[in-house]
Amino acid sequence: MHSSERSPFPSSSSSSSSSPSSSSPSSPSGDSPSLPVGSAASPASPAAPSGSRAAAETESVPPALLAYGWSAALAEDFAAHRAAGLVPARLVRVDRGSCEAVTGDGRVRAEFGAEPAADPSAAPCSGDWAALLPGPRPTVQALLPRRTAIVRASAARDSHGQVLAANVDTIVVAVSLATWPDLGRLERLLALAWDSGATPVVALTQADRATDAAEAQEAVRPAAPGVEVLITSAHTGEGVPELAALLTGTVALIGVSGAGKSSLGNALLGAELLATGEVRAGDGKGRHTTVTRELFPLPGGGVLIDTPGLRSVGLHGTAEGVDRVFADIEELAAGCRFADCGHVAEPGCAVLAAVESGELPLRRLLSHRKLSRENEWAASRTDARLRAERAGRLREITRNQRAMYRVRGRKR
Ligand SMILES: Nc1nc2c(ncn2[C@@H]2O[C@H](COP(=O)(O)OP(=O)(O)OP(=O)(O)O)[C@@H](O)[C@H]2O)c(=O)[nH]1
Ligand SMILES: [Mg+2]
Repeated sequence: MHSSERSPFPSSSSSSSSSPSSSSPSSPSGDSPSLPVGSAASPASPAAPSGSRAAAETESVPPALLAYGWSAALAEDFAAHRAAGLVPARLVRVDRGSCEAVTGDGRVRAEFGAEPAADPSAAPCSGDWAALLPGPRPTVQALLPRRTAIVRASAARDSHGQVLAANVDTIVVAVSLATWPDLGRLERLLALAWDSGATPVVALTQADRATDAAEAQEAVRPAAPGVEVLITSAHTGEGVPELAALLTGTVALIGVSGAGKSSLGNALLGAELLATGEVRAGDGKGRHTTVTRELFPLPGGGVLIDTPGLRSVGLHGTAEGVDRVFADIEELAAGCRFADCGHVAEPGCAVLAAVESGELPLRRLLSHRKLSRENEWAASRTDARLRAERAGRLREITRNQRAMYRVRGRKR
């Protein structure tokens, strides 16, 4: 965010706007530890004592943490950890078994104080706020509740999600104009972005390579209702200040490999801090140059997370993300004769009528169906896992009770 009038990070009240219920982070390695992590609704850390917000606000905060987005709301979440002698830190990069973290005293390498997690989404990831045990071997003891998290279905296609970045405020979905934009893929990325709780922006990249950037922008707009769609070029600088003015807080760049995320990131950072790579000559696909997710402070305030190119984007969210991407269909659906209309062949279906009249592209209706089905499937997998976990816990309780009664029986 380069606009001088606005604060680089949302105020404490707005920063806690969203609560991705299933969210927690992960590293793709799957061997990251599980740390106590709270949800925004029910923080794992004990409730802060009353008046702690006032105390937190008056407390002097090191500029290093402020630059990474420390807020009064986070200070409140952290109060119990502070009482335990821990210090706050933001995880700027997560590696196998350790991470880079920014603390009030600067950047440190920290280890994790827990065993590897069975659920990869319970593991620390870039963007997490953590409670760190300071000392010669700093250790991450707990994660603060996440405000937002970008979660996709795990590559293993099990019922767990994989968190790409935590506590993100703005997501820049990068789509290259070197070829005609794939609208279905964009809708998928936007559903992922909305589900995270952050606000998406579409950056049409590499405009200097486009045949007709304005025509592509017009084609993209209906696939991104309620989302700003900007034409940009990292090479000529077109649209970069306009994009920078829309960014706020923690900004993540997402998109396929070769979309030009890192090049755009460098343009926003004002320095060549991120590695970029040529695309393949044959099919124009990227070579997965970026392999880590790392936070960099933006010159005008806020921080930027570049991410590796997404090979697959399985949805793992609620229906909310899909509903927002297809807000036009949701609006049309209000005019259907049946409240539970599936928009397949029902009489009085306003959505099918809109397809018939040409108001709604059939492609969009089919894309909506596909993403909705995928989300429902992911939700049913999660439900099945939760049921299995509950059944497991019940078996354990029953076993313990039987053992207890046996002991009591012997005593009688
Ligand atoms: N002409 C032109 N080329 C660009 C622009 N942005 C990026 N490129 C080129 O596109 C290729 C891929 O750019 P990257 O920034 O590495 O793409 P990426 O999305 O970060 O790719 P991964 O890290 O693999 O996910 C590089 O050769 C860049 O020089 C642009 O605005 N104009
Ligand atoms: Mg890159």
